[in-house]
Formats: sequence, C-alpha cells, structure tokens
Amino acid sequence: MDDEFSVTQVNEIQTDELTVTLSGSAPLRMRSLQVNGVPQQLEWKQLTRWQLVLPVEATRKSYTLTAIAGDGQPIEDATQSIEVSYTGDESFPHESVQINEWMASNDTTLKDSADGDFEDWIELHNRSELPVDLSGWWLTDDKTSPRKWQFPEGATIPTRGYLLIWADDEPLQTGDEFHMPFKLTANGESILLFDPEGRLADEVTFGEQKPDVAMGRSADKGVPTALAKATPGAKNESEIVSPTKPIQLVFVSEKPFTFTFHGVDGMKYIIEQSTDLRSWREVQTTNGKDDLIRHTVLLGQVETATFFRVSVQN
Ligand SMILES: [Ca+2]
Ligand SMILES: [Ca+2]
Repeated sequence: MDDEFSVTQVNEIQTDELTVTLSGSAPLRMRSLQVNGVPQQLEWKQLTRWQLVLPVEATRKSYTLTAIAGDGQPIEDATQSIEVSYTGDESFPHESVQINEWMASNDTTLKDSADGDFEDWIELHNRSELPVDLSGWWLTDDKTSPRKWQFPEGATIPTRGYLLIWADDEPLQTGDEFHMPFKLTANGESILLFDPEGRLADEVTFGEQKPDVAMGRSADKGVPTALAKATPGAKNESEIVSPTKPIQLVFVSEKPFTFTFHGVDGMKYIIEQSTDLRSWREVQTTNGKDDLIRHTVLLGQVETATFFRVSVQN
C-alpha cells in the first residue's frame, strides 16, 4: 500500500519561531523534496514519513513543496503550497548584516598579514545595535553553490561593526582573519551571504573591476558603487557626488512608455518633458534615496515627438 504525498501541517501557518518544522507522508518512489524549486535536506522518520525544517521570513512567504522521484523528476500531483507568517517580535539576524565593501583586484591596497600577499577581500557590516553571531553562516560567489564557505563556530560581528574576510583561495591560512576557498573574479560576479537556515542576508553583483578600486555602499548605505577610497574593516566614506555624474536611462517598456535610472542618496532628480526642445515642463521630481527612479508616461500625455531630460540638483 503506497502513501500519497501530503503535508501534515495546515496550509497557513503562523509562528513566532524563526524556523518552522513541516512533516508529511511520501509515496514510496519519492526520494527528495524541493521547496520553491530548491532541493532540501529531508529527515526520514519512517520509510514514507519525512520531516523538514524551513526558515521563517519576516514577511509572509509562500513555500511550494514538490516531491521528487528517484529519476530527479517531480512526481505528478505531489505538490503542495504552504503560507508561513511570522508573528514574533524578535528581529532576524540576517536582516542586520550586509556585504558592505569588497575588492576583486587588489594590487597594492591591503596586504594579507598571513602571507604578505595582496588578495581579494570582502567586508561585512552589522547595521544593528546587537552583535550578530555568524557561526554557521555561509559566503559564496556562486548562487548555484550557496555553501562554498561556512563561518566557523564563534565567528561574530560586533554591534555596528565590520568584519574583513579574505577571498584568497587559501582556507588553510590561519591568524586573526578568515580565509575562504575562493577568489573574486575581477571580470565581475556576485557575492551572496546566507544565514545558517539558508535565508539570504545580502547579495551584490558587480561588473569588471579596476585594480585597487573598492566597490561598496557609500557611507554604508544604498546600492554598491565604485568607491573613491577603500576602507577595509571600517566605515565606508560618503562619496562626493558631482551633479554632473552621468545618468544612464534604461527603457523598460514602450506601452506605457517607461524608463528608469539610478539615483544617488542626497541628490534631487527633476524629469522634464518637451515637444520642441525649447520649452520644458517638469513632470516628476524625485529624491535619490530610493535609488531606482522610474518614470511612466501614460498614453495621451505625449505628442508624436516628445523629449525627456533629467537634471540633478544637490
Ligand atoms: Ca592569503
Ligand atoms: Ca569599509
């Protein structure tokens, strides 16, 4: 007698815990389980009884569980969705730590005291008023391989503090600092930070890097950018933003006509529209603090030829 795939818990779960344990029955041919397409580590309680621990997110989240057969394919009709809401008031540590600065091409900026080499590094920053225990957290430069390097037991980042980690592919080096088994690619890639339950704490993506130019969050905030000065292990300096810093418009859609561009905190962006390039009408004013600024033009608001310009004010 084969079992149906089922989940014991109700479809809508409310919890004040940071993780939720699900369990259920499995058809005999079920070998594994995917949640939102990601394979999970199951614990088998009996031949056809599974158990799974999932992270709870601060906002209500839907998890779709799919039973996978021995051939790696989903089993037909063996899927179920569960909504999990967090009702507690404890803050999530993974919301406190960010990837704050990094250098993927370090020629002369910072020497690794373990071997005297100039190597890639990553700086984390704890925004919160409590120290964060990083034991069991993960850092990777590959989304498809989230478990490249795990912080050892006892790793912490102090209140409002910074932590430097070497990406030198020399994990056996010891000393006061951590050394990960991978380097950063100067041609560009991603860095991802996960908590022990697999919640994404932060993700940054970068393009081609210039030697000795750090990337990071200006004044520890906002979207990463090339920094004027590297500050490994310390607060990032504010960038001096020139009002003439080029704005790159990205066209998102034609109907309705929409474009976006990145703003910089502390600057004001004025979008104007014209049909003759002589008289201009202000159509939107936005503060740069929201970063991605979007302008949408509804049909009927433009002539056959309409021009837009964006100006920046301090
Ligand atoms: Ca090294
Ligand atoms: Ca820094």
